[in-house]
Amino acid sequence: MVEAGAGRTRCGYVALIGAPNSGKSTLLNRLVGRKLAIVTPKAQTTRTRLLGIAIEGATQIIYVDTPGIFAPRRRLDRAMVAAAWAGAEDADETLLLVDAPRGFDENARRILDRLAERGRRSILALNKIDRVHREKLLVLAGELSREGRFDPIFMISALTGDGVEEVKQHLAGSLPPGPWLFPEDQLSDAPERLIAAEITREQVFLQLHEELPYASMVETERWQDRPDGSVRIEQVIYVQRPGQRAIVLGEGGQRIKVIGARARAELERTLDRRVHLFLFVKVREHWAEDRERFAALGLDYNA
Ligand SMILES: Nc1nc2c(ncn2[C@@H]2O[C@H](COP(=O)(O)OP(=O)(O)OP(=O)(O)O)[C@@H](O)[C@H]2O)c(=O)[nH]1
Ligand SMILES: [Mg+2]
Repeated sequence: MVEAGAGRTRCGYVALIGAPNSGKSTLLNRLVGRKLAIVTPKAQTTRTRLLGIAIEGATQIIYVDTPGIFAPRRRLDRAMVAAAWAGAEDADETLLLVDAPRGFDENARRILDRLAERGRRSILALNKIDRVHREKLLVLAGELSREGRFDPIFMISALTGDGVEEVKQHLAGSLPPGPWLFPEDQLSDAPERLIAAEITREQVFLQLHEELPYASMVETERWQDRPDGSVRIEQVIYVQRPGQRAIVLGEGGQRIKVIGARARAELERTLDRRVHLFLFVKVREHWAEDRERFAALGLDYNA
């Protein structure tokens, strides 16, 4: 056991950045060993920064999951991308994830150019190696290594955990000496109410399609601890049009029922207690232009 604050400890922030869908949240969960961030097959799942805190030997590593970086159009998109860059700029190290099967695409290029502009080096992780042929992987690694901005380069699968231990070991040795910034048993900075809203949003992303996931947001409105140890949670799913509300509800309320049942099961796993979940679907046409909603997400309205 190493005493926090003792001369031998190290501590620092590591921002996980990359194009949407490159696997940042999957990697965060894997690095921390617990599901903190939601993960879906759809791009732009993550909307805000989220800390995942882990201890590796004498080092406290504070991982920062960030929204994917892409060319933003909507106000919400701009705020998401700004949050990602703020995460990168505040961190001691940045770890750029590249989706290896997809290769070095336009989004990855944009990120690399901006890192270069700021004179920043980055750790590179070629992710999803479980889905790419070795020759293709080596060509991609060669191409990216010639950019001269990455050191070191890892090849990983956030999904299977392949190669992830090496990343941890590298970070444990390279973050700056200093006292730990968080209590030893703290895993994240996210309040439970926010994690609970994210778990429901994960189901919205998994079970609804086309524009609906992007037109929706979830807020926890009430949280009531019950004497029997269970918790009663009321959440609102905001959508932008009455037609969208009808789709979220589904015929005879079937779809909201499934969303609620799956979110509740996941909440019980995460919170490790019985959960009574009540979901309401409200139309708020301009939620994505609404200052209050941005504040709830911790996003900069004027980004
Ligand atoms: N096969 C494979 N799939 C992966 C791997 N890592 C992530 N995925 C999948 O890729 C998809 C996107 O993963 P996320 O972790 O949500 O990606 P993200 O970078 O956080 O995405 P955004 O939050 O939208 O920017 C999910 O379906 C994951 O299961 C991997 O190593 N191998
Ligand atoms: Mg994510």
